[in-house]
Amino acid sequence: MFCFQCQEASKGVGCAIKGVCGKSPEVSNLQDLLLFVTKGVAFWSHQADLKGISNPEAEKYIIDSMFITITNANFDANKITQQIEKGFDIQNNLKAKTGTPEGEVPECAVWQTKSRDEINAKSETVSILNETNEDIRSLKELIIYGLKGMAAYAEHAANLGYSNNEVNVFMKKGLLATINNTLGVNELLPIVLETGKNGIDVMALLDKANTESYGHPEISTVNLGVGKNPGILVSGHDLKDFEELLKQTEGTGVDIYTHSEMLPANYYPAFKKYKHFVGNYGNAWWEQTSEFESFNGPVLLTTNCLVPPKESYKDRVYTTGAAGFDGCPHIAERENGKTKDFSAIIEHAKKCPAPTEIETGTLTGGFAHNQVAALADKVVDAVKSGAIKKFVVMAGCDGRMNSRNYYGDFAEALPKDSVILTAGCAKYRYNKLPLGDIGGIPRVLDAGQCNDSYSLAVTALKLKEAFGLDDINELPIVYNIAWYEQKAVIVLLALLALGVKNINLGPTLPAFLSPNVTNVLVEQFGIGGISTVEEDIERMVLS
Ligand code: SF4
Ligand code: SF3
Repeated sequence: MFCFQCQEASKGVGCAIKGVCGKSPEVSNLQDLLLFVTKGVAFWSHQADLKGISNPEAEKYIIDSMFITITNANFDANKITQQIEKGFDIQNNLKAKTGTPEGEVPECAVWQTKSRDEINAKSETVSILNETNEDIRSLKELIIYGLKGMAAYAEHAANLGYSNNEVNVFMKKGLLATINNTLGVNELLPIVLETGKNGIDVMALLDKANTESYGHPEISTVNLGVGKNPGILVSGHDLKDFEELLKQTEGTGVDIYTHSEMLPANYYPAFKKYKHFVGNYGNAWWEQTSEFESFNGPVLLTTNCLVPPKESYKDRVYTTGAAGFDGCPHIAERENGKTKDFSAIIEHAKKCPAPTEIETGTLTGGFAHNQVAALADKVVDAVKSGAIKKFVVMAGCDGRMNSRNYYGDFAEALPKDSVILTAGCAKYRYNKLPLGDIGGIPRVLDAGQCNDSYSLAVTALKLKEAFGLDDINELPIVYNIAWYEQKAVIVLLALLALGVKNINLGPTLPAFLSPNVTNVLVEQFGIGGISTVEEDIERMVLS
């Protein structure tokens, strides 16, 4: 195996023996093969597009498969193998409709087998490292990781009945670019930027899907304590799953809590009305190993980030959608327009004790673009009067490395006339600190999930307009972004496509960026890393 797609890649280089995330070599190799087969599906789907043959099944397959390979989503070798086999069927169906195309057909679009032994053997031969030019590999993987993030957001939107054909078509273009050996650095770089542009579009699509379905997030006080009933803890990012579970648990005596990236569900009007939706339990994903334990009841993982569960609570971990873990019950997909059936997890919850309290009190969130727009006059006045001197975007991911203490320390050390704009699970490093407010505007404005970084971009564009500026980079906004998995990659590429310069990225720069590609990003976009809290506050905020 070789994998370097996330920030925790072993030794800052890549995981070659076992994933730091817990991914086995077998699963890692099968994920490589799933990507290989998915590129083959993209090839045939593109052929179908050229002939005007609609192929929504292939487009859905591409999204599902990319999402399955995202960090901490799916550890289930059997499920991944089934998905590979499904890819063969989809390729065959498309081939039958399109006929043999002119020109060369790539290996990923022809290789198939009915033998699982051959699947496993093949999976060991399709490594990322087959691309020997490190700059080309770096750019191709940057595109792939951006596409994985894009796929995740496209899937959530699709679950709510929203799709964007241009995004679907671009995903194929991006995948096909990675199997095109004639493309050099100069051809791949524009595709990286195009990935970012489509990233903006997919986040806008998901924003529309979420807000049209559940209302605009609004300022909300979220309970951190627990009730007396047994509960189900919901993690991940999928709001459709959350809604269906809320409906199915109403009146059953089972309460609902959010964990990690599901916290922003507490900000949506459509969910707040449910009395048995108690609040948020715990912190960012990596703390699940103790928090799932003390929750006492079953946990539903709607997406990443799943840590391989301990035996002590493994029987209480349910997965659904792209998430999966060998031996954990998986809640099946919706069929024929019906809802998912959560009865198994609900019955399980009824037999469990109520959660053990690990904290009390509340936190405040819900500052997505619509809510911030409602406060715009106040915000603009505060900037004009000098009460707010800087906005610091600290969106992104959290992770388990000690080096991430930097982000809590940085938030605490910021001057009191600065406001943090955040989204994603990075916020757990500082969203419970008593950072106060500026004239009633909280110093931490949480827009929501990582995809709600879109809201931060909309807020920045509105401020640019309010101040009559020509360039988004003239605003008093600095970016200190924490990344972990591939959704943060698409968020980063989206910000670059919007023209945002001088983004600081940490706690370490991606292992998949070669020195030359890093240089390009430094020269063209001013991307940089982080150093110490003191130096960075001086450099980013005070100077
Ligand atoms: Fe390693 Fe990250 Fe890949 Fe897991 S996802 S194998 S931790 S690089
Ligand atoms: Fe977090 Fe996984 Fe990325 Fe959605 S839940 S931000 S790490």
